[in-house]
Amino acid sequence: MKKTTLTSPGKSYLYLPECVLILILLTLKSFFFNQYIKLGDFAPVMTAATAAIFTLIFLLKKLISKKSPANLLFPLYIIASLFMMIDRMYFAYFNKLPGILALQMVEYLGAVSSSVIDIFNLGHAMYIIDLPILALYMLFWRKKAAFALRTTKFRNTKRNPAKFSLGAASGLLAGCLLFIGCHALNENFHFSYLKNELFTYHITDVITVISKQMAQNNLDPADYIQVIAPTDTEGEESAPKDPLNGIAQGMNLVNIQVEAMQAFVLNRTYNGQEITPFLNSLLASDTIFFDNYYYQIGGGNTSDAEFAVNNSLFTPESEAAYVKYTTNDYYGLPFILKDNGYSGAYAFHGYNGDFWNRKEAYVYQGFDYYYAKEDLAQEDILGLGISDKSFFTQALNIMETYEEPFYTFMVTLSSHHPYDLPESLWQLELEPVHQNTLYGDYLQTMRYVDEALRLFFDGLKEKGLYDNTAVTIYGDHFGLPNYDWYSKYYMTEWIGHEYYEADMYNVPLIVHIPGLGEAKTISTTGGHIDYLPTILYLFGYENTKGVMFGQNLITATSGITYEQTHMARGSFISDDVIFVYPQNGIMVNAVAYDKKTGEIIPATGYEEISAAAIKAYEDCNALLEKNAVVLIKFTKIDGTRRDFISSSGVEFCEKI
Ligand code: GP9
Ligand code: MN
Repeated sequence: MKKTTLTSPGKSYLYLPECVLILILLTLKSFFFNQYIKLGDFAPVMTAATAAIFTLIFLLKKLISKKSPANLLFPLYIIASLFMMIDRMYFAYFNKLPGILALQMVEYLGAVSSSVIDIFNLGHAMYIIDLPILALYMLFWRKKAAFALRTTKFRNTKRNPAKFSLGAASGLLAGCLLFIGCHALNENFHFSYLKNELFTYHITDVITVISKQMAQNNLDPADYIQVIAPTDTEGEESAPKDPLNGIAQGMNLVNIQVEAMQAFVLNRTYNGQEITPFLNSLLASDTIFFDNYYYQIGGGNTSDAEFAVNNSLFTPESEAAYVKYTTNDYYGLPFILKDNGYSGAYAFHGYNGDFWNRKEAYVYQGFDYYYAKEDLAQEDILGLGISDKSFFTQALNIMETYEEPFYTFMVTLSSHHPYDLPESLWQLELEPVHQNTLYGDYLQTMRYVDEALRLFFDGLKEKGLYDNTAVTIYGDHFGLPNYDWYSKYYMTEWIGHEYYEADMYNVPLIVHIPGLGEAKTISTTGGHIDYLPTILYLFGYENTKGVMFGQNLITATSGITYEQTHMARGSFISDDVIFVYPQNGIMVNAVAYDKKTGEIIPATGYEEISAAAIKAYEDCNALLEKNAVVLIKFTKIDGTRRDFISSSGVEFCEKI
């Protein structure tokens, strides 16, 4: 019989205290992790599943190779710890676990590092806090500890260490399986819960992505074409023309996407102070306010809101449309307006031009020029980039040189998470308890944005542009997540009802048309993808070339928005109901709310709508995948300049 040497601990021996310690740490971390990702009562069983998989890998290694699996145990634990920390951080912001596709968006996280740092807290640190000590132990101290360990009674048996660890691991595996089995008897437990276990989740995610990419689709884009028909058809008897149809025809369009602006800030006071006094005054005249409007984004956050709004298309779930489908053919608002005689489409944003791949993507979106941070004077920097006040002032100076009518698309920045507005700019008097909280900082920032917008409108008037310019203002996504405990608490206290999904997803859409002559509120449910058909109706232009997934909210008698990202795909918001499809995919965890009362109602009977919601996203993404959202083909006239000519012969993008 081969004599075992006791000199090298890593190779021949796996010491019992080491195994026990690793397992205890893994179990603890896994339990807290499962609690955090809202597995609730099933956190212990999911923890047992993680321990079972961990042990199984250990056993398989032991069976395959004669070497001790101790070498595998430590790295596996380190990997599991890192995964738990990253997953938890992602969950804190997106309310779901990250998929492999989200990895492609990692480069955009660095740029918003203040947000990442702000999210990082002790809860996340606990997953990695022991790793440096463990690494030191592995590299330097294990050899020394070996002597002590092998002389204690904790050392696995001297005679046959292989058998000992095999037996211990098998016993543990059996125990875990028994525990899972006992839970299976619980009528609320379903085996598909196990899909949310750490290892299983990431492995099935990779398999799903690969299989989806391999799947073929046979969609015909023509099935999705929606034409906003002109109402004054010649020679036909028709209903009297709706005065709103074409009311803004020939006017300039300034479309302002406001970072993280939610609807609750409008027409609301904090201790008697208005958060958005200017916007509130705007709502009072010449304005259509869509108060049931909801964001629809994917892995591209801000940039996806832009994409959905300008194109009336759904974005991918985990990647940014501007990154994944950069060079596709599009026929969104910039193209349509230019086909209707607009002199150009111009985009403005106060952050680095290539962030979210905008610099490249905007060309294909139909913008003739993009003014990014590097193209503007950087004299007033706030947070990530140029302050909204400086941004608006500079944009106005450029805008006044354009031949009218023009389309200007502006993406603001100062209200980016974590809302670190310098104290000198605070205008609200906050109660001490709200100071330096995400909630308080958000309100201060929104107050600043409102002031910047006032400045912009003053500028439009000064430059003589106001009367001939329709201005639309909307929010790109939430500012305060309802899954952040403090934000939820303060918001609930402030708005007087539980701060829930309907509040969090609700962003305003304000359409200000000088000369409109009325202040109107439209409460039909809509979302980002409904912007384009609605605007085309107000401007009286048609889109006969591009697929649109949204609807015109002015004439629609009912509305619905399909959601993804912070609520899982399959969720929707209708005029009456909010249906939250569970992020963990277990239908019994679905929640439905009565939209009028905010009360929870039975989440049954919505399967069909929920399936339609998933299908709409999948159909749109499949069309994008096939580069088939446009029914005409653009012709490249110069590959290097990436210019296009439309079917009508109008040259686009010559300035880029
Ligand atoms: C920067 C800004 C990022 O360009 O658009 O916003 P985010 O997507 O992080 O909300
Ligand atoms: Mn944003």
